[in-house]
Amino acid sequence: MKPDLTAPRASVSLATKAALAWTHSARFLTTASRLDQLPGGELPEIAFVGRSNAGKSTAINTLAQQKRLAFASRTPGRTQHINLFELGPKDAANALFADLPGYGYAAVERAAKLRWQAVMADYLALRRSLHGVVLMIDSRLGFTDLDRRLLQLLAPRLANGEVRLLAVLTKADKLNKREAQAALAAAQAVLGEVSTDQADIGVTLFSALSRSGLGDMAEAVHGWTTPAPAPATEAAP
Ligand SMILES: Nc1nc2c(ncn2[C@@H]2O[C@H](COP(=O)(O)OP(=O)(O)OP(=O)(O)O)[C@@H](O)[C@H]2O)c(=O)[nH]1
Ligand SMILES: [Mg+2]
Repeated sequence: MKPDLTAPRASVSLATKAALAWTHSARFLTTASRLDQLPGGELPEIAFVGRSNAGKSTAINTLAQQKRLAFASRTPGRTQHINLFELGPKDAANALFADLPGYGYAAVERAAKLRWQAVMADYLALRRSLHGVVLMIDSRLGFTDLDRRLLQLLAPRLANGEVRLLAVLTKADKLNKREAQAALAAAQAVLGEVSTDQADIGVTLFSALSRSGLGDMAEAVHGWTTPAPAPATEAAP
């Protein structure tokens, strides 16, 4: 029998469900204001980075399905430390999320700004357990100079496949369909500049309000830390 292509697809796939169940397990681990305060360990770490106010903390809360796991705020520059969250079974954590301080907030004193840029640069270049980066971009603003600088910092580790990247265009609920498509195309063009054969780079629209893009984001980060299942042996029709 031919498959019925008109049948509605299940709204949430099994892979999405498994990924969301995993992100739901996120719990606070520790906070650090310097790199040498971060735990050593081998657990794969996924960093959430982006301009201040881009929606990093909100996205982590949405993934975790917890209102105030990562503090989210109307006041830009709120996250001043690296906050780490643990994921997976309680007695056998299998990954970490790192909520990094946002950059580009104008009112931060210059010295503090430079200090944080240095911490950020070191983190992205040197953190050995860094497995993937979720780069949050306000979909209405697109990539700014600082976002492009961050991409350049990351480019060597993207190029050799050591670190994966997902650009998340946040606050998609504020765009109409045409604007959303334009934001996506613009982001793809920027990402194309750092893309190589070995690089694992994706992009998705996301809204914490409507939860659109949530499944895609969860699946991407889950896939980074979970070995792919063996390929299906079923013969193609
Ligand atoms: N409409 C809308 N607002 C959002 C969305 N995500 C975040 N916001 C709002 O944007 C503001 C900033 O969000 P945060 O999650 O605190 O941003 P952040 O990137 O963690 O900011 P810093 O900690 O300063 O780096 C808050 O007022 C959020 O409610 C979204 O998907 N849609
Ligand atoms: Mg924050």
